[in-house]
Amino acid sequence: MFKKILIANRGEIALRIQRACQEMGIKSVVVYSEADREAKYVRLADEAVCIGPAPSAQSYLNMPAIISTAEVTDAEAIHPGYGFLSENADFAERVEQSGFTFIGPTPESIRMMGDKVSAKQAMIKAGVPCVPGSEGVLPEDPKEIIRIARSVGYPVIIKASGGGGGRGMRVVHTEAALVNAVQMTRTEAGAAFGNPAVYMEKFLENPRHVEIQVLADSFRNAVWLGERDCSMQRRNQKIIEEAPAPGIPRRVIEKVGDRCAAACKKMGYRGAGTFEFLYENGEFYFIEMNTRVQVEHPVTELVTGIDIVQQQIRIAAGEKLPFTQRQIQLRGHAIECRINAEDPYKFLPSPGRITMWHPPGGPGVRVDSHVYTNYFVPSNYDSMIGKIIVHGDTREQALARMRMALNETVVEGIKTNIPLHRELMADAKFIQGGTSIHYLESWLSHHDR
Ligand code: MV4
Repeated sequence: MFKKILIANRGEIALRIQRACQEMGIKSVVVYSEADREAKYVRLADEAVCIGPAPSAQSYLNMPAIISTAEVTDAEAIHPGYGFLSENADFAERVEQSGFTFIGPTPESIRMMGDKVSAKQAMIKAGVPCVPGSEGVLPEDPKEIIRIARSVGYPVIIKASGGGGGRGMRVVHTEAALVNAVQMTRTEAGAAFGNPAVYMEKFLENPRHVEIQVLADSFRNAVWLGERDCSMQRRNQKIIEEAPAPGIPRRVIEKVGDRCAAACKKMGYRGAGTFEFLYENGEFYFIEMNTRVQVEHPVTELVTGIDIVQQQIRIAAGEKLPFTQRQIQLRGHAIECRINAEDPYKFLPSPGRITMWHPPGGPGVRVDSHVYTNYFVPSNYDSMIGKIIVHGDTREQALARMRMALNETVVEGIKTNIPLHRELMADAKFIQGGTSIHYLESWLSHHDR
């Protein structure tokens, strides 16, 4: 096992990774920006090195600064967390070329999944169900594009191969708008991602976003750890996640989960990963794969009892998965609310000093947060200041625990989205379960504040 790991991230995930290291007897090195000098995990780290000013481009995205910090501190491995450099194949490659272990998949896997067309082709080959659409990149010939759209059927969605996470997409409802939309998406994709390649899919009008967590080791062992429903989102920012996904028959999920694990084995995938699906009318359709630990990983940890971050570290150190698929049991129900420093209805960021922080507690309540009373929320980064995650025997119990947890929480000095979460936990449709990816935006448009 590693003796020392460098954490190339900030905020709650830096603290989460540090806790995993501590539990395993591994020393942690953190890199931080000038804006994060006062952070809790910086003080708790065995070593902390300031790598630059507040803007991410000069600190958390500064590859030479991070790699040379690993060199001077004798760290053996680098954990990238989520965001920042976590899905940058060039970074993973440079980490390995510098003699360190990248805690994550191989650069080849990251690169393959970063290109959405090659990811989808790999999934089709591995038997993972995908959204019907173009076979690969759209050709130049407008006649060919029109022919493909006719066979897929309108509405279609044009997506940038270099995009993902909702960037570089355009919905097309009619043949009259098609060729122009393809051209515009190509131009934008070339400018935004340096890759003008686009592909086409049938546009699913009212799906849910359900994802499958996987873990795979370096010996072609792979398991799936159940699913998460992440449909409660606004502008591609998830705010509530839960496991299991309400109302989906177990046999349907087991079939797709087994396909995901089989795909990992076939591709030689290593590390933690998430297969993102759209779920509509009883069917799963693959859209993208994430090659990092995700913000919402705790809901899976609570229903499986498996520490995903520890497993990432063990896999990177060359250990075999300590369980088989049969040994993985899902127990109860977990819900996560992301707490953001923002206006709960206008969604404007609300950085500044937290004059009072009182986190919730009690049975089945977990808080992953790096903040404390007198902590200053910098304006340079994502507005998420923590996550409240609850577990119960049933969804009803988890909901009751989340309502209590949200009521107990005190955050003063900045605005947070806790009032929105409290309303959603009392919303009849959410309580019923199974709302689509459009539910929150529609709810907000009918609930003027
Ligand atoms: C889609 C879709 C409907 N049909 N693909 C947006 C994020 C990116 N991961 C893929 N996205 C979508 N792809 C087809 N064929 C609708 C979305 C989508 C979405 C997906 C998941 C979560 C939130 C979303 C919000 C808007 C659109």
